Amino acid sequence: MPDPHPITTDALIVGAGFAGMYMLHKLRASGIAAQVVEAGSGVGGTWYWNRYPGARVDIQSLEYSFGFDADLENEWRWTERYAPQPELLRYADHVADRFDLRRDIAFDTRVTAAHWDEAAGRWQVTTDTGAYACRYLILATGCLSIPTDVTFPGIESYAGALYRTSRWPHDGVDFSGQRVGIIGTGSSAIQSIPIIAAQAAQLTVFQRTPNYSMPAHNGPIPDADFDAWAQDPAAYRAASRDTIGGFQNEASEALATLTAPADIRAELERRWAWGGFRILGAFADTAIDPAANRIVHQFIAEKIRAQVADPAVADLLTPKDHPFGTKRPCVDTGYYAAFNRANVSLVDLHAAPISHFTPTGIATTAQSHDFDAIVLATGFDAMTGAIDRIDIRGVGGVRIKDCWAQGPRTYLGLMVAGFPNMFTITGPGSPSVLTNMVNAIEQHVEWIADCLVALGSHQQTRIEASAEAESQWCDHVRAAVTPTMLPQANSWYMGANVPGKPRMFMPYAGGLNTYTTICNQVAAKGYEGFVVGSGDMGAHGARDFTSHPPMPDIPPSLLPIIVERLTAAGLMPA
Ligand code: NA7
Repeated sequence: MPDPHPITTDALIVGAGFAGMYMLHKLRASGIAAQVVEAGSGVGGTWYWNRYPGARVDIQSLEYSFGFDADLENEWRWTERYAPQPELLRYADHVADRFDLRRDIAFDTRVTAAHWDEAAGRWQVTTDTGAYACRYLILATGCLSIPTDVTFPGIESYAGALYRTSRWPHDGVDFSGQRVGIIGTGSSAIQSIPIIAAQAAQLTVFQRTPNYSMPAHNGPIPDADFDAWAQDPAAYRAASRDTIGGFQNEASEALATLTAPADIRAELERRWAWGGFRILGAFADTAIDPAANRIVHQFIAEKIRAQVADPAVADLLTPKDHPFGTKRPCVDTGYYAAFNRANVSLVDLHAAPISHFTPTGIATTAQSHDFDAIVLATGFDAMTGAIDRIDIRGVGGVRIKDCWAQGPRTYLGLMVAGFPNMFTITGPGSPSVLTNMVNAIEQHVEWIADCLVALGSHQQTRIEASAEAESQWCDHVRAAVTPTMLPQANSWYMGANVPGKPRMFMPYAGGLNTYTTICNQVAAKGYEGFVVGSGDMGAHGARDFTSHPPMPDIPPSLLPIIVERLTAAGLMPA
């Protein structure tokens, strides 16, 4: 029974992370009344929740920050190349204060349901504190905001302290003198392990799959980068956005397989010394050609061996089951060196999986381990988790969960057919997690705001993705990733870390630059592929993405591989 007295607003934004904050600011500036609801007690999203020791961004802060307001940009100074979580949270708070956002944010409020009311042309939204009615529903719910439901037999019997990296206590945790176990070796674990190791009496790392990690070489922002930014911040931002990954990476068009070994070594060493994700841009064939990928893999394996004193431990820490870059690589500060400490040990869960928790710790099939504290760094129900957990029903009461039973379907990662006036910021089918999230967020927020303004100026109040455009976009998303090796890993990109979740590569791998061009073209053609109200905003209809998936920045020598893989997948005529 809907609440007879809901709070009404033009747009309801779910989430007050970077996406929700900028969406609110942008809509206000566009004269559209908006309200945000946020489950946490403060702004910042990812940076509000993930307070584990060592948490920091893995894209340089000069680029992982808002570029939409020149004054904001000029008044904020990052203290390090890769800002730590407390500084990122201070930045989010600063943005909220500077633009007076809090007055339109309801904190400690979780959306539980959103039902489209066709007769009223509104979303009826239920939260755990009250109800809202809005014309537009904008999901700024984050791609990595809902932890997986990972559990282990007997976990409830464990009497020690149990922590999740993604729900870390706000007062911090002091592990001094404690025996600590940590499950997982993804980014969260890789960042926290060196810090916990330095504090705890003993740290035992339970590893199922080793990851690739590159050194951050964190410190002051390099002069060259700072100067490049300071000279013309707007141009610097524009250059970041005009890349596949949404950050400057010196992306090369050279092919590893056609480069002399000495030149490969020099290039990889140079990028390794620079740090972070720069190595991803070293060669254009790494994500596509297994031979090229192997070259980078061997270089990183050698670097792991050079950092870890015990060759057996180094071997265990070296990825073997997935090509480089097919799971999101990690950026660390002292991760591999932590295993040289006398108080750190590694448990290989491939050799002996966890069988259960005991009242005093963790039992693998080989051995029992006692701990004062256990940390779960076990990851997220990525990209769809936060949307799935809301009872969203569109036209005719159809549930989004049912529409997405075989995997998420969207048009441009922005809208879903059958769910009018509902937008997803960095939704599945958009570049999102494959890119610098802040640039991806700014692009989506600006596109959505422009769309709502265009609707208003054409006296329209309803927009919906056509089923045909959605279908074509899904094919295009598949075509963009098919030539690459990205689907080969059991990654959260594939939904593979959640039992029962459909296996499908969820983000759009065609690059933020290409994607932005497509979105702009769609808008310029009167929101092509969207069905708009009773009239139209220019030409509209379905778009044909399938015949020529745009693939810029690809050296011609790679085209035969790409064509072969697309043809084999039935995505290109033979
Ligand atoms: P990730 O990258 O998903 O890592 C989760 C880790 O936890 C990973 O090593 C998993 O091993 C491990 N895991 C998950 N479930 C289990 C069970 N049941 N038993 C043992 N080990 C398990 O999450 P993060 O939070 O580290 O990082 C997420 C993103 O945030 C990251 O990519 C950055 O973009 C920022 P698996 O690999 O599944 O074998």
